[in-house]
Amino acid sequence: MSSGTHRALEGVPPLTQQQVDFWEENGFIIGGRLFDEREVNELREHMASVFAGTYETGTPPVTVHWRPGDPETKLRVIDVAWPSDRVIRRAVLSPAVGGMAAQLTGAESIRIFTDALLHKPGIGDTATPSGMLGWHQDYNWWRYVAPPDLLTARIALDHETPENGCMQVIPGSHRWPLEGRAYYDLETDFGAVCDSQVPPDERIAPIQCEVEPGQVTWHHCMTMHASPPNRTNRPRRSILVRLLPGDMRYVASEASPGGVWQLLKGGKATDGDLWEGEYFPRLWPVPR
Ligand SMILES: O=C(O)CCC(=O)C(=O)O
Repeated sequence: MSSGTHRALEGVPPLTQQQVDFWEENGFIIGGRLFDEREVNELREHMASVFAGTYETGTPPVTVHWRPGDPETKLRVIDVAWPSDRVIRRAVLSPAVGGMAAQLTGAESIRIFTDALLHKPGIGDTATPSGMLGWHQDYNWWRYVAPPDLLTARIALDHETPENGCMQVIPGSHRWPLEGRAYYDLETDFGAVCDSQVPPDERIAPIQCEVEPGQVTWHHCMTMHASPPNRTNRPRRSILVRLLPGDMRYVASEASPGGVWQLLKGGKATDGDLWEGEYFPRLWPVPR
């Protein structure tokens, strides 16, 4: 890590060297509690408003995958919600999140890539599972950003346990090649992922990321992760903050024509562009 990054981290609760070493080795960390009970309650309320279609700033989110009236058992996701709500914006663009991302990546600066509101409904013992996220590497969808050094901070707004489908990660999988296949069925394909990547005598058990409300987990964009259905009768809510080092560039290809970058740049991104602009504010160093 550069000394510049160390200097800039003043004022942010630092991760320990042990956490940074763990990150480098495993491609994820279960971080500490960054948001207290009052902040978590406020975030839950504001997330509910955005899902209900009420946008505090008057700006709608960029992609809405669930609207009132859609099935209650469907996974609720809204992408790029921070421009719509001041409380969500404050959490997503917080200096603590940016500073920690700088510490983990060693980058001089950190920008927001996208955020997502995630509400995984409790489906109890419904026979047909829904609301799960099968095994995947996020970079599969982000290949137009280079190099593959993005990372995600997940702000938990509920207790997350195996019962309500907490995230699972395969430690060390950030060093695996990109699978090229978007989703694996959680129940049937987990073995297949390991079979294709890891010799039988080195099989790795997934880690269950159990956390409390307000706690933040981090995962690398190449880390294989998933979350099963929420088998309780209560929702499991979280905010995903996807971040990138400020020196990352746009690299379009036929396989990966530009996704959210082109969308948020009004179709004007060209190869080699630095990732910047009104939808990608810098979190770190904190803008003055
Ligand atoms: O929050 C979860 O359970 C999964 C998050 C996830 O799949 C992601 O960040 O890509």
